[in-house]
Amino acid sequence: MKKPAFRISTGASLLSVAVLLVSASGVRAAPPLPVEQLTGGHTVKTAPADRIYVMDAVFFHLTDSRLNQFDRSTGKFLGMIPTSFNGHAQLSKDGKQVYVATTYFERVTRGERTDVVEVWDNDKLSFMREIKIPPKRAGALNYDGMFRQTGDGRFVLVQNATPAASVSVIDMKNSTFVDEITSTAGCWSIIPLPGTPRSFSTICGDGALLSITLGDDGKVASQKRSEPMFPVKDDPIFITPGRLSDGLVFVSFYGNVYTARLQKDGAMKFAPVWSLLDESDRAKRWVPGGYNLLAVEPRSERLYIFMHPDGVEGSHKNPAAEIWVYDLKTRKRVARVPGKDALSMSVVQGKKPQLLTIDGANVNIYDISNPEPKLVRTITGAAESALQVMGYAGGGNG
Ligand code: PNZ
Repeated sequence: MKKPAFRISTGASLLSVAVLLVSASGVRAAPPLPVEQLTGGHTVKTAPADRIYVMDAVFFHLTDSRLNQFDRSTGKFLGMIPTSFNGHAQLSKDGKQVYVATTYFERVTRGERTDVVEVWDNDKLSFMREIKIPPKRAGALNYDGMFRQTGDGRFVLVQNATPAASVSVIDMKNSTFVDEITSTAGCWSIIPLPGTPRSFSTICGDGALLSITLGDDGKVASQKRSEPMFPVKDDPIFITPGRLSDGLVFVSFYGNVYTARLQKDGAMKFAPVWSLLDESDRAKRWVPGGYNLLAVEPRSERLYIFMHPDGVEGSHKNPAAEIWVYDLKTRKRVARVPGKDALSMSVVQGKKPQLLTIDGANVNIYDISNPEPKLVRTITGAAESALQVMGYAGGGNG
């Protein structure tokens, strides 16, 4: 028997070994194939808007988080961006770049801490540059409000917690850290205000919204604190907002809906509070639950929210038994569909709006052109343990 030569020259791939083995068994050897060319990153041909982005915290080994990307119409895995320790990610307004907020410790799990905002090329999935920020970013799960950007995309905003709460402002045009806003002490989560280039709100410990407008230099130009919007002890709200074209919708642990509309003078006007629940819902103790647990499709003004029955104190992060849909104009429930144990969602705007949900691992994609969400695709194993799934809607993902 002719023995194959197992000496592998530099650059030979495993494939060559396979070819040699085949020839050893007497089958005619295939012509040698070219060794894979490394190009310094993938080239993803699917347009940014046609992808789904899954921020995988890989909760059981958080030092290794990554942003997984999938083709929205086939569910095919396209590639990933490494986001290091408990990374947070968002797209630039034009979708061409991915911004990552993350933390590096000198020795991975110890040593000097460096926090950065990184810019990644969203087509090559390759690193472009980084901006050092104060090593104070919140060690939080991937709630949307931990890492946002202004409506015009000029400034990126990072929620800090030392545990004193502050907000870092990063200028993405000049690639510089601008400022740490400390007037947000006692307030939590960054909510860019719809229809504004440079304003965001944050939810304060007394139930008020603090709204801040940045100037061209990224520094605080003005700020306004509202009257308390909700009674903090009696009816705490989820920090996840639904975004209207001119305002925000919040829901409390007990299923009450708080609507804040932004006035021309920058003030917030609160609509009367209403409840998602009717008497029979209350009898079965239906309550909202999850992480990024609700979303509004602003064109239809429909609210999507994860709900579960038999709610108790502490069940506010339970998975969804159902997704309930409300028409915010009539304040009526217009649909309810199985929740598939989802924990987070987001809405992708556009001509054919979609609802994306994730249960930690699996993504469900729903067509939401009609009041009742229609499941169109499931991507199984989209993450190890992820609490954030995103699309891209031409900069509308504030
Ligand atoms: C998941 C990750 C972390 C936590 C809950 C759920 N409470 C932390 N998950 O499903 O990926």
